[in-house]
Amino acid sequence: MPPLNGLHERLFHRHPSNPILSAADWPYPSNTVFNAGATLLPDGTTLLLCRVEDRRGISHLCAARSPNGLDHWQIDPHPTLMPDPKNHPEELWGIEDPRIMWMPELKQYAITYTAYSQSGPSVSLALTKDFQTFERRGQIMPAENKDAALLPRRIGDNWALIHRPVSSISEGAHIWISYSPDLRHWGSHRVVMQARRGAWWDASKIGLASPPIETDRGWLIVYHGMRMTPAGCLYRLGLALLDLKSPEKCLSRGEPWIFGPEESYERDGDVSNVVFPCGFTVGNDGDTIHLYYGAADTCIALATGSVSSLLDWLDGNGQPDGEE
Ligand code: BMA
Repeated sequence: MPPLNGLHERLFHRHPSNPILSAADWPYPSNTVFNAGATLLPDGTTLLLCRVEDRRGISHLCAARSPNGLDHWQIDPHPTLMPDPKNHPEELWGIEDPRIMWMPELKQYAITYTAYSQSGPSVSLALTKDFQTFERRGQIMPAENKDAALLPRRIGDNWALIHRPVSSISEGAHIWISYSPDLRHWGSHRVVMQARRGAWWDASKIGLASPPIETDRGWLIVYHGMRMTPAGCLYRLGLALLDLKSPEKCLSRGEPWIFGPEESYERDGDVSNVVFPCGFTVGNDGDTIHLYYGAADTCIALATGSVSSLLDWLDGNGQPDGEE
């Protein structure tokens, strides 16, 4: 296949050892390992909370820890967080695609993940201090909804959740934000960004990829855009900047996509042509970003970029968000 990047600037560089984790590394039988949440623990260890799909098709979450975020992974010998359909019927068909956010006020990590059942995908929340015991808060957004992450601090008096509901009436699926005084009762729902239309790369569905990154200029978000093609869904990544004080305002949204399936491990797998990040870590310099992404719903890969370069790129390639 000819190279796909052409003359475009490369904002994220794939690690030569990609994919960095797959089912072959797992200490127990699994079908695929992908779409991992990520965080740096206080001692500098990188923790990935990986989506592991078993041979029934049901997913659970499993923690993998590495001193350098690249190799020497210590993988929990058993699933770290299993679906719990007895207490949480919305998890009957599994739990998927976690996003992790350290919440300084709560002194805990918040994990937002997709709970899947006959009612459709919905958003659930669990809190943890150590990724060993979890306080399950249950469903916080009803079906159909997914791709959710909390902002790490309150906006004014309220917590803010970015999420992606699906409506059978509106064309496309859009990114929304909702606010809550207590992480339980949610309101002030607003659309943040709409899927584009027609030929655009992000014309069918968009959703938050990894959690928002706080910068001086705003909340930087990497989002995925899905386009339906005659050969199936094609998932690529775009960039946008949300207002720091009013994150429902999209200040700038990149027009071209910045990262898409190119390598064989992204092109071929259980679901081909998918790059799907759910987490990142930032290096000691405060600028290097390590993006962890699921590739083709089969394995986990790593790509590295720079927050300042992403912001510079948005200056040249972004527009205030609006109807195309
Ligand atoms: C989305 C989610 C992801 C998955 C992607 C491609 O809707 O379900 O978990 O990686 O589709 O299959």
